[in-house]
Amino acid sequence: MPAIAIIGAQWGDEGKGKATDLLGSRVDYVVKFNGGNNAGHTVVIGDQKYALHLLPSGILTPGCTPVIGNGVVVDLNVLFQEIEGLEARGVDTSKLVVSASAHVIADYNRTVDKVTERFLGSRRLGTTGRGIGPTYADKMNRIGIRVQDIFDEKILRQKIEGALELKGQVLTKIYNRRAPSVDETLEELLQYADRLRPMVADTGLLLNQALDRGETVLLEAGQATLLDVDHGTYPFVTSSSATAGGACTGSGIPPMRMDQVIGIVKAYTTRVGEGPFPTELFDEFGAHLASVGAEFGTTTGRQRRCGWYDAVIARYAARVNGVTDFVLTKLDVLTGLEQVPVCVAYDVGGVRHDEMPVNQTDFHHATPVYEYLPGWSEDISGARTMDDLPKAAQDYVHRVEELSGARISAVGVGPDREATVVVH
Ligand code: 2SA
Ligand code: GDP
Ligand code: MG
Repeated sequence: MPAIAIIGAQWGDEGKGKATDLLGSRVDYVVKFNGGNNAGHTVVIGDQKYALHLLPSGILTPGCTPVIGNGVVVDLNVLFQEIEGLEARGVDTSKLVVSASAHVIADYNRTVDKVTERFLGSRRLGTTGRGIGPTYADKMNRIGIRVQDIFDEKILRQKIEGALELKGQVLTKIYNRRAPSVDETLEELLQYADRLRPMVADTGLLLNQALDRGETVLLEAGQATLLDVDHGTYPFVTSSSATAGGACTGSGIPPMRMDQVIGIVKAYTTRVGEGPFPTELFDEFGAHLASVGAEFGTTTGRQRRCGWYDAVIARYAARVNGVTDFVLTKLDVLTGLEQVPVCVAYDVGGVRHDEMPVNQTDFHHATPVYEYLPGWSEDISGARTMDDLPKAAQDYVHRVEELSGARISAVGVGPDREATVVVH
C-alpha cells in the first residue's frame, strides 16, 4: 500500500491523530498536506498524551519521516515551540522535513484573522484565530511568503513590501490597527532562517522518489470534509483543501499513486465554530456526549457542539473522498444510552433528501430523519474484536456501515493506541 490518505469525514476531531499514529509503525513517511496550527490532533501512548498542531502525528513514531507538505501554512514560531516541546519529552524530531513551497504565516495575518472575526460580530465564523484564512488568501492573491523566501533577504524584503502594500492599508484604514513595518516583519521571519535551513527540501520530489522505491507514504489531513473550502459548509469552513484531492495538491503526489483513502468518522457528530449542524443536540444528550467524549478543542479549548451520527454526511464524505475504508471512532462514548438515533436522511420543507443538499440554505433548514437503534450498557473499552462487542454495539456498527457508503475496517473504543477493534 504505497500511498494512503487519512481524512476527516465530518467537521474534524474524529480522531485522525490516533488513526495516523496507529498506522505509523507501518509507514515510512507521514505528510501533513493542508492547514496549519489550527489543527489539534491528540495521540495517547500509554500514560503519555500528546497534542500536535503543526507537526504531523507521525513524528511520534520512531523510524518514520514526518513531512510538512507544500499545502500547509507554517507559523515558524509555533513550529519551533512544538519541536522544543517534543524534544523536552524525549521525542526525536530530527527527521522532520519542511516543503520549500509551503507558505508562512506572518504576524499581520494573525492580526487580520482575529480582527476580522471581531469586525464580523454575529456573522463571525468562529476561526481559531491563528491567521490561517488570511495566509491562504495571500497565497491565492499571489502576495504570499513561502519558506524558500526566508533564505534570500532581498527577495524576502520585496515580498513583504508587496504584501504590506495591501495588508497595511487593510489594517490601518479599515481595522484601525497599526500595521507592522517591513523591517519588523523581516526581522520576525529572518530569526528562524538558520534553524529552518537544514529541514527544508523539495518534498514533492522526496515523496515521489520514496514511492518509486516502494516505500509507504501516509497523508494526514487537518480539519475535515465539511470544513473543506470547496466541499464543506461554505462559508463556515477552513481555507484549505481538507479532502483527498487536497492530499495530492498539498503534497505533490499525483492522484494515480493514491491507493487507499481512510475516512475517520466519529460514532456521533461534533463541530467547533459556527455554521449549520442538522443533528446538533441542545438537550441533556448533547451535554452527555460532550462530557463523556471530552469534547473540547485541542487547540483553543472551546467546547465542541455535539449531535447524533449523520449518515447523509458520511455518504457525502465517502463520495467526495473516494473513501475505501472507514474507521469508526469513539463508539465507547455511546455506552449507557437506551437507544441511539442515527440520521438517515433530511427533511427540508416536507421534501426528503437522501443526499447532502447542494444549496446551503436547504442545508441550514434540514431536519434529521432518524432511525432508532438499541443501545448497550456493557463497558466496551476492552474489546479488540467484533465478537468482544455486545450484540447491540455490533448491530450499530453494521447498520452505520450499511448507511455510510464504505466498509468499516476498525472501531475505536477508547483514546489509547491499543483501544481499537480490528474488523477487517
Ligand atoms: P480556521 O481557524 O480559519 O481554520 O477556522 C475556520 C473553521 O474551521 C474550524 N476548525 C476546526 N474545527 C475542528 N477542529 C479544529 N482543530 C482544533 C481541534 C480546534 C480547536 O482539534 O480541536 O481547538 O478549537 C479546527 N481548526 C479549524 C473552525 O472552528 C472554524 O469553524
Ligand atoms: P483529530 O483532530 O481528528 O486528530 O481529533 P482530536 O485529537 O482533536 O480529537 C479526538 C479526541 O478523541 C482525542 O482526545 C482522542 O484522544 C480521542 N479519541 C480518539 N479515538 C477515540 C476513541 O475511540 N474513544 C475515545 N473515548 N476517545 C478517542
Ligand atoms: Mg482535532
